[in-house]
Amino acid sequence: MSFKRTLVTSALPYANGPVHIGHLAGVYVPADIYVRYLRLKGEEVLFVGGSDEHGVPITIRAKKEGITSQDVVDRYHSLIKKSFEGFGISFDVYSRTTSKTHHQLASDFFRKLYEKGEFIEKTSEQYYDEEARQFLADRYITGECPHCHADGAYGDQCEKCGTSLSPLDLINPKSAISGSKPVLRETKHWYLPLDKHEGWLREWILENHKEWRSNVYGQCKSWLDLGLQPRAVSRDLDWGIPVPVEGAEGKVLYVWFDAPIGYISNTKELCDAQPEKFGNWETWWKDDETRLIHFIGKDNIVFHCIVFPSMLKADGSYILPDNVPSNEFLNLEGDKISTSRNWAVWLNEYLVDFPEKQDTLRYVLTANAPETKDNDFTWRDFQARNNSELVAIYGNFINRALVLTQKYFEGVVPELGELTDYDKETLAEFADVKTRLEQLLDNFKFRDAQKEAMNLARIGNKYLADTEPWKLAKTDMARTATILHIGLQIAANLAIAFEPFLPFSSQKLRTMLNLKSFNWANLGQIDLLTAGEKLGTPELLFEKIEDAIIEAQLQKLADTKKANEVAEYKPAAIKENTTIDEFDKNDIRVGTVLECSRVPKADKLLQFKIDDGMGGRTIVSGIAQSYPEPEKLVGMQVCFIANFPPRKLKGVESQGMILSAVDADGKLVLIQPSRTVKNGSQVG
Ligand code: B3M
Ligand code: ZN
Repeated sequence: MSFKRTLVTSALPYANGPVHIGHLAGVYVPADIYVRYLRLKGEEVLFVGGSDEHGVPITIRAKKEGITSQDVVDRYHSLIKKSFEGFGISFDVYSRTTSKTHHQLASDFFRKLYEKGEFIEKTSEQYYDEEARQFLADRYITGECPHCHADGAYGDQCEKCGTSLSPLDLINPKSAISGSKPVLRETKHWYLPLDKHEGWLREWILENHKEWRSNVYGQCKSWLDLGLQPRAVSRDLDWGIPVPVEGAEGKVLYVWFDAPIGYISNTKELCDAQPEKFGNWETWWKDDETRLIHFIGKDNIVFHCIVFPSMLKADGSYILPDNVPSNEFLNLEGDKISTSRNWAVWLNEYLVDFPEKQDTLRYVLTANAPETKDNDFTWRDFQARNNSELVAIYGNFINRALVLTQKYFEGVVPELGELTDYDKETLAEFADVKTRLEQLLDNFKFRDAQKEAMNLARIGNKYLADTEPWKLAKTDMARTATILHIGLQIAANLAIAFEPFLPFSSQKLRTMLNLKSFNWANLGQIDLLTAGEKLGTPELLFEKIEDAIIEAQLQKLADTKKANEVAEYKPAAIKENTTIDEFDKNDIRVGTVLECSRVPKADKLLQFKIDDGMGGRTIVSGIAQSYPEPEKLVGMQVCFIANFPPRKLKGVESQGMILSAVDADGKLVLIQPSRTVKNGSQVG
């Protein structure tokens, strides 16, 4: 199938908080790279974004702050929009799901499916808050998670273990509005019978889209293999798009029903406003020659690969996505990014702390993109990549080429003379950068693609370092001219190659080079600049980031962590009274760790060899997740219960139990004597 145009969408962030580096790394930077690449190639492309302004969390936030839901979304929509602009995310449209166009379109969408008989109606029992006199949708209800038993799990998901839940799964449910114990009451809702769509979905994804990223394909496969169930597409709530059928008072469309329709509404809004420029919205959504690509994070896979396609198919007039490049999650300094715990680098704050350094963050997030597995952002890595890659390689090369041209040729592109073998080798090396980049970008491998672009900078940097034009200038001006001519051509190529990744720097470089023609087809050519042309004024492309700047960011995070620990830590209740005699029955001893390793096929267990002063013993302990580097425990003294009967754990006999305490963050910490004692000493 050949395509004429590409419609790129990126997930609509909830307008109930600012956006952070996880959003940028997971969705917006990759989508932007892809779109910029297609535009540079001269392809017809539309990039659609917007804010998701419905759903329960927004109403909860409004209640907490004593403002309206509309106030909440107004505040965050503009903050989010500004942050994206700040990072050069080049949307053609960034609108919102509270727009009139969207309300109309989503309402019509539902109505059409309703009239076609694509929904089933079901009455079921749902939780109702008698004090607040309302039904409790999704996040209005909290309780204990039936899987990990964490407190405060939501009616739709446990944030601790990530399991999707339904309100009825929660143990000891509580209303998030009044705190009261909810009761069950009957209510009617509309369901999309996903089970009816299973057949074609299986074939469409599992047979025809084997090329999708393995994380996406795998998640779809496991959903399909489990068997799909009808999904409710309405909620009892007063914030959202009213269900447009009779007898639906007090009910709105479920946020996950209306949000993806937002992609369509936002396209329509843009096209209706500028039809001469963007054409008819239906061409983008209903023409077989349009290729639809959704950029999303991994928690949105099922909605974009199964639910939304089923909605589109049920309507019957829409195209389906051709690919859904989804990223895994980005962690921050080893911990899960969390809005409620303020564990994030907020984009609006970054733009204040690092004005002019948008490209550095774009670069680092792509270099560490969580394309196939979760990845970690650390400030040290951010600094290192800035200083030793952007500054030391790319920036250094550009600076040398431009400053030397300024110095020896008054800023005019010098003549190309005869090429040496080394020149030819260098040029040959960068001749196929374009093909390699295309292959990677066409397959959504942005991380490797950026490496390839950086490799071009390395080639340039090495070329100048090896040929040393600053020395040659004393003896051979013609040769110096040739070298700098080649250097400048490589620089011009870099401006193109990096444009999708580092648009701000490319623009700057383009101005410094006075580069007029600028498109993807030029990449790999060495006549982008003509001898005799005057260049612009050289400036530093990137600047070094000093330690103090990074330390300030780390301090900010350390402060957050402390504040969270203090706020969240609740010591467990004291157990029933006991006696010294009871306690004395436990024989607690001190021993030194001789060996420590993981127990194969058990991700929680560590196997200790302990010098217990009595010939040694083996103890298996469930603390592997708190000590990812078990070998580092060797030599440490620990306390253990020595008189438990031996028992087998995963095939290893354990002769006792090692004592540990639970830290505020849930990690287990081994208990050790405050100074070394003899192995075998009794604790009491
Ligand atoms: N707002 C969830 C999220 O931000 C949701 C995405 C909607 S995409 C149509 O992760
Ligand atoms: Zn859980």
